[in-house]
Amino acid sequence: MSEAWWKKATVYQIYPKSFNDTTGNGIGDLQGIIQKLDYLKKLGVDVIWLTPVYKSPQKDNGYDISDYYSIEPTYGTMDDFQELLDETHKRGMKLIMDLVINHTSTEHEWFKQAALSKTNPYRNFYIWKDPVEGREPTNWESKFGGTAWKYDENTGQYYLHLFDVTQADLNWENREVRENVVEMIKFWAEKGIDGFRLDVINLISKDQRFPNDDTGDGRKFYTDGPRVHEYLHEINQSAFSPYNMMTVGEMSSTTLENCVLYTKPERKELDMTFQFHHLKVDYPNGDKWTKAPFDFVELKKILSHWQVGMHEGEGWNALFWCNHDQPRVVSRFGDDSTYHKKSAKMLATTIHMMQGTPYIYQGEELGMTNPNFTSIDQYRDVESINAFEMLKQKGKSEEEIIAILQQKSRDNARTPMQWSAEENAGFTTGIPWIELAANYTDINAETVLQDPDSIFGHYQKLIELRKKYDIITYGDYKLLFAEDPQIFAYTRSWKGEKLVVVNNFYATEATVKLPLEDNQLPQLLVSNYTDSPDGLGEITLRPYESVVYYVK
Ligand code: TEU
Repeated sequence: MSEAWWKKATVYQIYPKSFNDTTGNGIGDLQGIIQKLDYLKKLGVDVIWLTPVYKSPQKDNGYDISDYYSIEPTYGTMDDFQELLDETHKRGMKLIMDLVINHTSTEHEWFKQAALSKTNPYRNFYIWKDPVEGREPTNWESKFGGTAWKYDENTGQYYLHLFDVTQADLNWENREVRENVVEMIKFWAEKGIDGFRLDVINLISKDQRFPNDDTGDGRKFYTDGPRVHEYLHEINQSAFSPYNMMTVGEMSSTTLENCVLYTKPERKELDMTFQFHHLKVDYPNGDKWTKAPFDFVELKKILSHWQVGMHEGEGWNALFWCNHDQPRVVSRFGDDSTYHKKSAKMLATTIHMMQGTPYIYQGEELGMTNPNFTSIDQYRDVESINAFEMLKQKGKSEEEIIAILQQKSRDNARTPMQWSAEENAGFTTGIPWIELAANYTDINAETVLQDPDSIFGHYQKLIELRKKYDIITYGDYKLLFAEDPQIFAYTRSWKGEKLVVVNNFYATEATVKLPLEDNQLPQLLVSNYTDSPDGLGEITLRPYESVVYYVK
């Protein structure tokens, strides 16, 4: 069995723009992160993942990089970055960066050159196609709405952008692109960073026939594409393995089969993958832009499918509920009012007791909620603003659209970190780039650190348990009561030990009987009520109650 260190690690994701501002310009910065390292150490996380801090016009908050070799000036300097890295290491934590190599900003020098003429040496760094019958080369759609092709008047061709029009897809078929990427990875590795999260990495290999998609949006022609495994193996061998980097790939609309291939150690591609199928259980018929309740039974099935499948295939899951693209989980699958604390803890336990490496997104440890913005003027995200226009064209009223955005917008995760009850939650002394959630006066780091029964304390405990009990890392997984409409329960088994994890996802009581032998005495490891049941016989779980028993 491989003993990779990251199998017992917990990762904390920082969205620098919204983390902590030390200059008063309303935007978080690297010095702000340095100030909070002790807070993260206290939480007990092992690794910090920084979303992109490279130079960028910020059309997509840094996922549009114009220079891979410099730090975005609003965040600080390369010296600040080095200081952050050193200070992180001093505290025994690691730092991984975001690697955005499916596309660059159209302000990147490569693209500026490429756009000059069809014969420019950089032309082939991107994907250019002639018009077909005076129109886009294919009917592929951008993930942010509309066509994925942009016509360039100057040279009479279209370029591909699977995301924003300012995010041009790189042409991975071009060896020079791959060589440049490897060189850039080495530059950061030499600085001493510990790994990378790879943005939409399963989209880098496009079907070179560039066909029209008669039944969809084009996804099937570039998702887990023909040469993606080859490319990842190549980067692994030339850059990740030599520097012993930890890698986690973000996989858009992927499959279990592919994620096994991406992460099976002997294939030497990546260490682990994020998949998103469990976060589409509130997209009826695959449509994100609808206000809808979530399908609980489906949620259990999907997570269980990935637990069992990755275990059997010897792959490795990144475990998460939240990131900067997803609504806050306590608002989404929990209860952000009456049972705020209880449901936030229950959700944490549900995901942290699974097999994989857990990721905590900034503020999740406080139980931060969706902000419920009431006007489109409060939204900042390009995807939300595009969706607003698109839904308006479809005839929806502004009121209906705001209700959808309140549930679905990526900005739900991007409101400033709530440090204290002071003005702007202590995030900035200036005007924050995006408004705060109004509840920061109650939900903030200062308050939780004084509360012996806090959500933060619960996360601390889960992180410690992972370190202490090998079964959490290695045990196999079995879903219990699959069709139960309110209980998410599973067992983990390993070397004669057993964990039984039982979570009530609703505000009404539920009774279950644990699958224990007569002579087995369950020991309660963690729960979210002070007087949880002992686990013997039938147990009744109160609203959002969550219990973990250890049996030997
Ligand atoms: O996200 C990729 C992605 O496909 C989604 O999570 C995306 O936000 C969703 O499909 C929209 O409905 C990554 C980054 O995490 C995201 O912030 C970037 O905008 C995107 O790639 C482009 O770099």
